[in-house]
Amino acid sequence: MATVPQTLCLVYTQEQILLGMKKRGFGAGRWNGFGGKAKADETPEAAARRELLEEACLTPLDLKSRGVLAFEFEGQADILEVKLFSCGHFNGEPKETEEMRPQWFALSEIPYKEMWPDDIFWLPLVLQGKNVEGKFLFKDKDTILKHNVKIIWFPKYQNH
Ligand code: 95L
Repeated sequence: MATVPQTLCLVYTQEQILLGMKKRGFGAGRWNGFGGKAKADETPEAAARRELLEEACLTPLDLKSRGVLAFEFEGQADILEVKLFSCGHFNGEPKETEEMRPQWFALSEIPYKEMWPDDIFWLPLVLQGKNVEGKFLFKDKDTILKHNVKIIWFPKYQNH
C-alpha cells in the first residue's frame, strides 16, 4: 500500500477554464486539468509547474495551492494523493502536445459529462474560490462508490 503523489492544476479566469483532452494513458478521452505524478525530490509546486509546461506549454505566474484530493480504486493498493493548484495568469499560449489537446470553455459550459465523475463534487467549489479536501473511492473509472468533500478555506472577500 502506497500513496502516489500527484498534482492537478486548474487554469481559469473569471470567464473561462482551460481543459485538456487527454489523448493517451489514464483518463484518455476525458477533459482533464493539467498534472501528473511528482518525481522524487520534487516539491508539489515544482511538479505542478513542470506538468503545466509539459502538457500545455504554459508557465504559471500565480500558481496557488487549492487543497488536496485522494483517490482510491477498489482492489488497488495505491492511493493517489493529488495536490490541487490553480493559475489565472501564465506565460505562453496553450498548445497541443502528445498528451493533451487544450481548449477554453466558458465557466457556464464546463463539459462535466466528459470529465472524471468526481469533478462535479469539487470543481464548482474551487471555481468559487474555496480550497477543498476530498476523498473518493472509485469502483472503476466511471463509478464513484463513496465521496466526501470538505471546504478547508473560504474566501472572506473576492479579489477581482
Ligand atoms: N479536472 N479533473 C481531473 O483532471 C481529474 C479528476 N479526477 C481524477 C480522478 C482520478 C484520476 F486518476 C485522475 C483525475 C483527474 N485527472
